[in-house]
Amino acid sequence: MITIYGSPKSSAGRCFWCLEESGVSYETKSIDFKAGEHQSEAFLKINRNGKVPALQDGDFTIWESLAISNYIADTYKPELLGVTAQERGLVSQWSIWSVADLQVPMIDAFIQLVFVPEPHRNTDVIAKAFEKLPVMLGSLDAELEGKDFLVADRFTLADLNVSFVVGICDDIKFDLSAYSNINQWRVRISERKGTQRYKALCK
Ligand SMILES: N[C@@H](CCC(=O)N[C@@H](CS)C(=O)NCC(=O)O)C(=O)O
Repeated sequence: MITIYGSPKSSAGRCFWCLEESGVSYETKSIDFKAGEHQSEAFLKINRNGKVPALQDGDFTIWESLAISNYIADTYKPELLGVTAQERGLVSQWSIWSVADLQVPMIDAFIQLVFVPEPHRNTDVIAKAFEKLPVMLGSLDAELEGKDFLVADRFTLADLNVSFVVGICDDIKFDLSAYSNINQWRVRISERKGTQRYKALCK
């Protein structure tokens, strides 16, 4: 049995989505941060860093959301990783870009706009984050010109991972109306059964 630790509404979301796309059955264990469960002896045996997501598949344990999704895809739905070395390279390229570059200003803005009460918000942090996003979103929009999906014209983990991060724009109310290719790609992705099953978990 697969057990995923974390909530679909956190960075674990990309793993829940990948599980839904893979069609594999799993159980969920949420971790109560307020109660310090992430630092409990039992959980530190699963992830010594005390962070979610983490996943157990039988005797095997893995943490770090991109690595977890890669493992799920590799084991249960390998085509999500791409079917040639070049496709797998590009899926990896976009997935790493989504967390190493795109996600950084998104999370800076998210922390301020979602977690910090309005009177205490750092408006400089928000402004800097919003300044950085157009270059990256412009580059993504240009990449999607004339394409249905990022790699091989087929839905892969590149689309899942990048659109998962682009979705933060909804939370931080970053206007995406100038990016028509991104918007059409997001609609295409939203029509997938796996996406809809994942979204239902977040309600
Ligand atoms: N790079 C990690 C980030 C994991 C992470 O920071 N998880 C947060 C929840 S979204 C957490 O567990 N925080 C607890 C803590 O930092 O003590 C991943 O993508 O898996």
